[in-house]
Amino acid sequence: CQWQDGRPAKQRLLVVANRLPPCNSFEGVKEFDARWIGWAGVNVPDDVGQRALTKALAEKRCIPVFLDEEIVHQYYNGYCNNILWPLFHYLSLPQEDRLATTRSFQSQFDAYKKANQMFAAVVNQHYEEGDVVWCHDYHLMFLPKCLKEYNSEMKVGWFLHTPFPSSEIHRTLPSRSELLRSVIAADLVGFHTYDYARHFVSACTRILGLEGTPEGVEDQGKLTRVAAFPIGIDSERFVRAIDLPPVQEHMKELKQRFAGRKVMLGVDRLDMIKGIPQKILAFEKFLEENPQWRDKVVLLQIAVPTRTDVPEYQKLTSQVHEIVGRINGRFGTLTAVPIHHLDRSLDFHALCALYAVTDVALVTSLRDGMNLVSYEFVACQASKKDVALVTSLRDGMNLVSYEFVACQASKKGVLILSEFAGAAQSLGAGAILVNPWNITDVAASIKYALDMPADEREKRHQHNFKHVTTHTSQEWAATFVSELNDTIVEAQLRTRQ
Ligand code: ADQ
Repeated sequence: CQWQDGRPAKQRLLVVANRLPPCNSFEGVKEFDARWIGWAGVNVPDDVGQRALTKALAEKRCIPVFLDEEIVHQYYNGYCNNILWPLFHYLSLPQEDRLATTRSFQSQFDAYKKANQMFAAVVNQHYEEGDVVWCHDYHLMFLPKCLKEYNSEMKVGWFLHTPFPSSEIHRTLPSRSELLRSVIAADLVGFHTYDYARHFVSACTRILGLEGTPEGVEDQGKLTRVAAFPIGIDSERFVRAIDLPPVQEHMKELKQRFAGRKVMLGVDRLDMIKGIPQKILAFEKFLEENPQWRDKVVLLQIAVPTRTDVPEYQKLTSQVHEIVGRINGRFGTLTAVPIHHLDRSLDFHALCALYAVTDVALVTSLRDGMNLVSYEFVACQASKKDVALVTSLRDGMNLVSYEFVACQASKKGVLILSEFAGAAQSLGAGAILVNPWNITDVAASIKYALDMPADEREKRHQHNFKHVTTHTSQEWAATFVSELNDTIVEAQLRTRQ
């Protein structure tokens, strides 16, 4: 342990991700002396521009990796988003795209490796002995190997934010072995859920012929630790936000606007994996089967557009607009429509207010590594007094708290959650789990959620709230880094024996 100003110095951490965060978002790694390395998201071809941007970002402790347009096209749009993203979410491409991808596969994989080598060079340039290097996501699966080639002593961890699919899916990837071998060059490999970790170990045993152990994967005596580290959110930030004047103001407006109607909410990036068309079709089925609810409920679907230049995503946007238009035409009146669909992102205060006034949140991802929207919704359902309640419940029996539960009960919103989101494993006991492909099942769950008695809502909420406020992003980062440090100490002990 090193010391600084009379205190143990914070551990230096290099976080490497495809993109630099849009603003300083170090909430999860406040405990560390962290720097963020990633692509700046813009093409800066000349040295002068690159130096200026590097200097400006240094103040935010961000270090840019410069990638030219062709590399970005082949590596990011091609290999990452056209090949790995759908594959890891069990989505198949349309036949034409599949053939085109098959043809361009090798050049895209070459660009992927080249881009990862460029990230590695920047990491190596900023690395200091003792640093922990934490690589993130499917964009950087080739990075652990490149880093270990620079310096085999580097402490390298890699974490996947998406699902890792069944080994039978992974084995269809032409570069399946090379990718797995690169990842297991890391000391610690992490996933959101135990199932993803298990799929990864199976891929290594079945495709690479390695030995799976309870700790991870072993290759000629070298152990790569593989484990689940479910991510969380900075729950305090959301819980506190509810009492802020701008949030209260938004809440007041929303309550007035939708007075007399139950509010249902969907917040997603407009991506195939989020199951937005399926969600809206399920809501239509619910309205069809429950005419008594037609003028008493509204669905607010907030969808941030992503990858707007990709035809497949443009098609998804038009499809969603078409379905929403049809349903509003069918069930709307002169004064109200059942669905409000917004193609945009909301600022933090507006988002918290929406979460807080929501009666039923609908998260119907077809596949999702974790899904943080479900966590954010749960955090925003608590008023300040509820937080005091949880603390006092931890202290033991407290009658005042129980009375408080009784009078607050009816306010808690219900979470309907896809069983294919990683969050189903952590919030499953409090949420209503659904198969998003089965719109009859989702429609029935909407009805069940809207009719749910107050005490059941309260019980479900308390279960999830406890999870969301104890498994936070800070705890997630601290656990991963501490496990990585331990893994390295154990490996050193093993080699000495
Ligand atoms: P995402 O696919 O982006 O993340 P998610 O975990 O739900 O999915 O996070 C989305 C974030 O964007 C949330 O913080 C949410 O508030 C915000 N957001 C979404 N729509 C918004 C809108 N309309 N306006 C404002 N903000 C919006 C990937 C994986 C997930 C995994 C995370 C973290 O796909 O499965 O949970 O990484 O590991």
